[in-house]
Amino acid sequence: MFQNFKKSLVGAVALTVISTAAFAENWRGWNIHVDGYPNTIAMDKFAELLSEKTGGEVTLQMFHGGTLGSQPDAVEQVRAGALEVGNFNLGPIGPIVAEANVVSLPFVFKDVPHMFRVLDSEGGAAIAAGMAAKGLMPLAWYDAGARSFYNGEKAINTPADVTGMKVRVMNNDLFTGMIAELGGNPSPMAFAEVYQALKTGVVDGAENNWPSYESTGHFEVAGYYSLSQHLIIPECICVNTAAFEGLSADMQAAVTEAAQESALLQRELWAEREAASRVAVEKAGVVVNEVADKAPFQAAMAPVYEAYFETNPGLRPLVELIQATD
Ligand code: GTR
Repeated sequence: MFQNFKKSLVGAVALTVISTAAFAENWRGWNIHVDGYPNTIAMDKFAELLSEKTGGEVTLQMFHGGTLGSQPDAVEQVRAGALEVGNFNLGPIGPIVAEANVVSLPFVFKDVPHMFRVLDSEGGAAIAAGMAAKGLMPLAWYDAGARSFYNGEKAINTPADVTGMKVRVMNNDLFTGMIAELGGNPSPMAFAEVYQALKTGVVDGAENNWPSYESTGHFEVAGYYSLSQHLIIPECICVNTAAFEGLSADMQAAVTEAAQESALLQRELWAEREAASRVAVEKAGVVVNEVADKAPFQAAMAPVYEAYFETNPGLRPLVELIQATD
């Protein structure tokens, strides 16, 4: 009798182990950034929290430094389910998800807190729904600060300073339009190629936030950083929609909670790194200038907005909602 009990206990334990293993989801995640970057640390934290909160039913192996490919490729891989997770900037998602492209309109947000207020409201829900419908379920938003212009020749103060300049942008027609309207030559290019392109003069300049300008070493080959702050684009922890929806409600809640906690950490680390990156590059000799009057840059963007509304007439209310959000 005791023997039988022992046998069935062993059987039950073995069954549990098998069933847990059978249902365990082993996800793979993409991140473009290097070790020590806020997003890298926060995505590792996400992986850790995921195991903890799901009791090991969902695990995540992170691949940092863009080792699994460029961002546009990784976005497609997550959509297709070849990868389950990505820490994406919404810039390269815009061409796929019209609603998500509103955040890539130049000067659409007043500042980062404004962006988060929008994301936490109706506007954010519309963007998230659009993304989920295209296979990219955003579980939390990361801070990516504001993007400004940099180049190796001169301080940029007016649109005329951009005229004739070859400027690298992320893949998105809004960004090529933005540079063209300033009189420059836009050059869409993968992030990993920008350092060499700046160094060899394939492009004259680029644009990014403080931490990316610093962590990539772009400041070494493009020593003028001009605070145009023309783009404020959020980033996401995005999960393949089908993979997320295939989880039980409890597991979905645990995964979402892990993502939200990771985002809280990322935003804290981001604030520290933004300040530290600026100090570091200034110490290395970078010339930083405020752009005293941003109005001419904003005015030059009118055709970019018009072209956007022409292609997406239904999204005018979303843009107006953003602009009306305090
Ligand atoms: C960074 C962003 C990356 C990537 C990069 C770029 O700020 O975090 O995801 O979009 O910019 O310029 O390609």
